[in-house]
Amino acid sequence: VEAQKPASFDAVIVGAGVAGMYQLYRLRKEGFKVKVYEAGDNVGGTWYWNRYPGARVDSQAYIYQYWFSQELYNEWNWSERFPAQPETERYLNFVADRCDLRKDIEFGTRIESARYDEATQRWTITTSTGETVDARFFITCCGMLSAPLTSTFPGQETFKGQVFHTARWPKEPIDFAGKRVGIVGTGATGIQVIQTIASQVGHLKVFLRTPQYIIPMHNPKYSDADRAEYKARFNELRERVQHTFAGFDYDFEQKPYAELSPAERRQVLQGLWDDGSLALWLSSFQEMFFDPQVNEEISEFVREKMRERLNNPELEAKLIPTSYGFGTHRVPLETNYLEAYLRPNVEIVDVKEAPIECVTPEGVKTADGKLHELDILILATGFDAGTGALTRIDIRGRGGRSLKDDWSRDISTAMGLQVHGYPNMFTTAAPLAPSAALCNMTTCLQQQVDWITDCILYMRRRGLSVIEPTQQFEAQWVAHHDAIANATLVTKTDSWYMGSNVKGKPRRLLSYIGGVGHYRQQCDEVAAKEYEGFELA
Ligand code: NA7
Repeated sequence: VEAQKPASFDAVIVGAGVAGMYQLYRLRKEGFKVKVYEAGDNVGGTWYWNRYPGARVDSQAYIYQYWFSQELYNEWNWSERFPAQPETERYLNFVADRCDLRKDIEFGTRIESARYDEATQRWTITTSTGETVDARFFITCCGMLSAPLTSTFPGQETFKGQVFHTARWPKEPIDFAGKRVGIVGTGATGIQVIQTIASQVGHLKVFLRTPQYIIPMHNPKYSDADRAEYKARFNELRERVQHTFAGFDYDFEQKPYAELSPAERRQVLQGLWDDGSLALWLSSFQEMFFDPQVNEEISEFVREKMRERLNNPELEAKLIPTSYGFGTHRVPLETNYLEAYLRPNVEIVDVKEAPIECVTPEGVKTADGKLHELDILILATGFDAGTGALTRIDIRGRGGRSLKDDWSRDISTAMGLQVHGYPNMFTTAAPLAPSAALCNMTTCLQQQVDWITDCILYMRRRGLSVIEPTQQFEAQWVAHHDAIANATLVTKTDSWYMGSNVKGKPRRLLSYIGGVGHYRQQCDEVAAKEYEGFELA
């Protein structure tokens, strides 16, 4: 019996989140034969997986959207400025329905391997259901934060209670009433969980290693008038977010910090603080990222705000950061997060002093020999960001080279859009492009998808079948990326931004920090020069 020929596509896309859905939409509209594989059983990506209590977007809803259709933009009504996960997930489902995307998405299916064949100049892709397909282009839309660090501690499997990683939260509600709950992690995720469940649990132990600077979220409900107002600004907003530093509709102060008096500086900071968004971080003073003195002054402004709320020296010592500067890693928005620690049922376990050693059937054991007995253990321990989603797939480029091996030595890409040695593989939310760390993801992802689509259209027009960045161009990009990154304080601080949360991961700022607008300009220039720096055949 002759073996059945594998199904053949112009492009196979990994992931049906914000990027994958839009990539499917764009390529299909241009007449390409496209298939999306999605591990989850529905669309949404980040907003499908992260259904933990309190999950909420930190970008203003009216710019956390698709811009390809004003009709869609007008049809969808956000309920508030920073909607919770269920609403964001509903929005993405609404888009999938309205654009009839599902018919080309296979759910519940993971891509396990992708191998480039130099003879045919095509990718052979194998899925978790045992299917093998073949495609000209292999496009990864896996998201930057989608490979969760779920096995954090030895002995987790022996725990008699329930263990949940926040990014693998079950769909059924968890009953916290009367339960002894422990949570590890006080990043943007842990903070949202803690402030949400503190009042629901019997007792909450927060295993705290690194405290966070925070900004209180101002989250008003939208009225019809508010919605009409932002909808009327569709064209202006769409244009604006493409050119700012972080893909939001706000941008850095124009006046240099040094030129303002202390009172004027304070006025600017207070105004941005009161806005209750990420503006204090991503649109205050650019110098904050470069100048230790400016950074310290802004850090102190935030610490003062935190002290006012805690008004408790013991808690202040534990919850207010001093070992690193404000904004050198992700600043979470919060609502009554600090106040959660004022509750009698919430307790801090300092795991900087006595690290967690293991999980036992009863709970968590720390280095001081204490056993913290628990019914539920929540791991808000983060992700193998940027690289993890791709290195968990066996990706093989020219000559059988492995992306996992390549990136275990050095993390390198050409503008975060392609990797030398992997022809016809395009990446979104990959290292060295502006990404979750420092941008409004929907802005960045749409730009990357548009660039990829335009490139594929260019190739079709010219009858070209292969594209790959030159080693030299990639090295230039890495050098440019590093030059900007290394001038900032971000690279002097440990966090997932630098890959330091994953043992053995090569250290490099994962997100491009030269600005979303500046990045776009460079991408557009490369395209205008007929993909200068890329080899086309
Ligand atoms: P993050 O920001 O990587 O936070 C992970 C947290 O887990 C952080 O507080 C870590 O402390 C803590 N952690 C991890 N391992 C341990 C161990 N072994 N012991 C104690 N504490 C530990 O992940 P998030 O999910 O909160 O956020 C990721 C991004 O999603 C966020 O930045 C937004 O862009 C959306 P540490 O700081 O390493 O001391």
